[in-house]
Amino acid sequence: PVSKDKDALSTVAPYACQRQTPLIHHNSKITDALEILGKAASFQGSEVRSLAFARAASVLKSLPCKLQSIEEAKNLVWCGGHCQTVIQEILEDGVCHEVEVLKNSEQYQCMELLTSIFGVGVRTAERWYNDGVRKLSDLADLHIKLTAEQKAGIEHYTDLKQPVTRDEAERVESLITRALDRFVPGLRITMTGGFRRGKQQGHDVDFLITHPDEEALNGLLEKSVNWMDSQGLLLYHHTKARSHVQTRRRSTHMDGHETCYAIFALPNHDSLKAESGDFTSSGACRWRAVRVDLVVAPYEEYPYALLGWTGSKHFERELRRFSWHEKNLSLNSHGLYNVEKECSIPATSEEEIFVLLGLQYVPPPYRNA
Ligand code: DCP
Ligand code: MG
Repeated sequence: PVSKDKDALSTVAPYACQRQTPLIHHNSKITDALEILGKAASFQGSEVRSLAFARAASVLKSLPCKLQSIEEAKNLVWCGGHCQTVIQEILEDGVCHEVEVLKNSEQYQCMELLTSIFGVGVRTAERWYNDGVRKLSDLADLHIKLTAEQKAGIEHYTDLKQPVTRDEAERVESLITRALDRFVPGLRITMTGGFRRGKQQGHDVDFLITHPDEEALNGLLEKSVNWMDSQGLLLYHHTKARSHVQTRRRSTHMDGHETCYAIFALPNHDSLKAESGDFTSSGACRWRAVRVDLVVAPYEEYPYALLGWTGSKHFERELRRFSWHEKNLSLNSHGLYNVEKECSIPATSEEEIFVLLGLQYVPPPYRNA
């Protein structure tokens, strides 16, 4: 079995989109450490190093067994250099000293705290850190100027940092289905993101919305969001109009779908019961804040949008890299483009996109790269 395992390890495909990556895997102690190093690198502005750690972690997530020795790791693609020393330390000592030091450092903890606020990216967090922000209350004390999004993120911080459960995601789904249905019947509404990959919880709930009749989608998001707002279901919302995406360049991370970034006031079970007269909870909190993204895609772009919004982020990044470097095609959530011939390649399903790319189909539960 030793040589067979070794064989399996040395034949791990180099792109995450060529592999099956389940949600639950065998090497989480090592991947957790590598992901902390990756996050720290991105906090320091080094996307290249961050990507190197993400690639190594992703390879380990796809392994069919627990890594037993550093010798095995030496056969793995993307697991050399710094990653190899991290893997070795964890295999031998159970912890990696560098990761422990990082986790306990003030800068890492602050950056983690600040970037977990809705509307705060690495650059903003770094600026605030340099201005002396160490805890949420410092933002007010230091008179830091906030966007509307960040204000809402801070106001609902405690709720939003609480993971959204699948049950809550399904309750959001029925709320938005009811709201959208009022304006256009027969919409296709799909829960994407982590929940479509089988996660039991997430930081938000992502939905993709389409309809065979493109006219039906005009103004739909605005009308339904306004209606939900009037019903007291929204604590914050911002809708980004559909924008033209540059398609002829190499794969872009931008996407131009009409999108609503929202914070829902999701009524809790008890208050739903209260309305039907079964239960009265005087003074108890009747809702919790939940982050929700609503994305509208034209019907012909739907398979590409579905693939693009299902994730994981690393799986998406790898699909785009594979398309560009191996097939000379530019992929994004709107389509697949032959840059030389200046034409786009239509597809009617996710399966078909994998065929077009010459890849074996990877079902959503195995895209947890
Ligand atoms: N996505 C993307 N590019 C963006 C935004 C999102 O490719 N600019 C894709 C990849 C993500 C998916 O959309 O997997 C949903 O984004 P999330 O940030 O919600 O990620 P997840 O749903 O995977 O994670 P979580 O469970 O924490 O919400
Ligand atoms: Mg999500």
